[in-house]
Amino acid sequence: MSKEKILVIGANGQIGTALTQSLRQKYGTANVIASDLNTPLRSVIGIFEKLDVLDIERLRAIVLKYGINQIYHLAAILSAKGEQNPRQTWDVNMNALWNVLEIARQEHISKVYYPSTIAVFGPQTPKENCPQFTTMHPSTIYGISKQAGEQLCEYYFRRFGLDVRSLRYPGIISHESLPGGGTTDYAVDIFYKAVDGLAYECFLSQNTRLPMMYIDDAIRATIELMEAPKEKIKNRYGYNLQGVSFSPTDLAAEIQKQLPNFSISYKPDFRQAIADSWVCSLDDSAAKEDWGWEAKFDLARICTEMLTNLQARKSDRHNEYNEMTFL
Ligand code: NAD
Ligand code: AKB
Repeated sequence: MSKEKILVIGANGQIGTALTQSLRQKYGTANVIASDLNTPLRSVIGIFEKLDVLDIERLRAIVLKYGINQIYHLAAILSAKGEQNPRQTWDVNMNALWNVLEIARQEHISKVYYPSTIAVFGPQTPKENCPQFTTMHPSTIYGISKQAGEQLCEYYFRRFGLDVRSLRYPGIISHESLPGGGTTDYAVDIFYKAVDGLAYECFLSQNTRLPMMYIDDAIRATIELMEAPKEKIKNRYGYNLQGVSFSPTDLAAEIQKQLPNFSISYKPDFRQAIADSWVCSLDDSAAKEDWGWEAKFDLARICTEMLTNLQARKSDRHNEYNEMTFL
């Protein structure tokens, strides 16, 4: 019987949907409480609580009600959406984190997970094999808030001994849950078009190479980091995480190996400047050395997984896709 009682905040999102499922398989459905602003679109077995994490007393009430001892705090506004309302993005990304860390400190939560991102890097950062510790200077409000969030997590660890752990995710590619307004969303959208036999117009230019990762790798990394013995966690900012780096052209070529009639065109919009400010690949040797991280999905395997799964779910995924919030 698991002793863990886990709260996932932002559980309806692209990562939260998959992470909640995996945590429930591992720790038992009743031990993982999902929460988000609204009830999930698809009904899922397990406890769900409505929570605006900006409401600190509601957060405390949920923590006390279930005897929560671990929090995975995923709620955030991502890079592209963030530029549409910088003030709100700062409020959600920073004040929510502050609430989570404060409740964790006050209510003696044993572990907190905070997802960071490649958006913490900026135009002055080395583009290839980006080091763990380097010049950052992010240029989006999302990146600025996430970098400040990393600092706040490290502060809570150093000042209060809170066991808070973090990863810098690349762009995440998934088929079960949809992305929520990022710059890397094209690498999911493209598969929906390809499977439906449609051409894809990409909002990034053809050679924009970015770090990406398949959802299974991202979820495994998250759980491995959270389960690693405390003495192995030597970095309380975010660990760099490298999966696979590719451009829209590389991705289209890989899809064409399986769907030769698929075609892509390019019409870069404001997201191009965001992508240009990010790095192309990361040095994740610290994650490998400290807690044994290793990516498993290369580009070919990601394409096969995405195309096969989206084909198989063609009828039910159409409803979701129509509700999708690609910008
Ligand atoms: P998402 O946009 O798909 O989901 C975020 C969820 O948070 C949504 O369901 C939303 O309703 C919820 N939320 C927003 N404001 C809230 C609030 N005030 N209270 C409670 N819930 C709220 O995001 P995602 O892609 O699942 O990302 C999860 C985390 O991972 C984020 O912190 C993001 O910065 C980070 N991340 C994601 C990626 C990626 O490619 N998906 C890459 C790097 C980092
Ligand atoms: C985004 O594009 O904003 C996210 C991220 C890399 O953090 N996918």
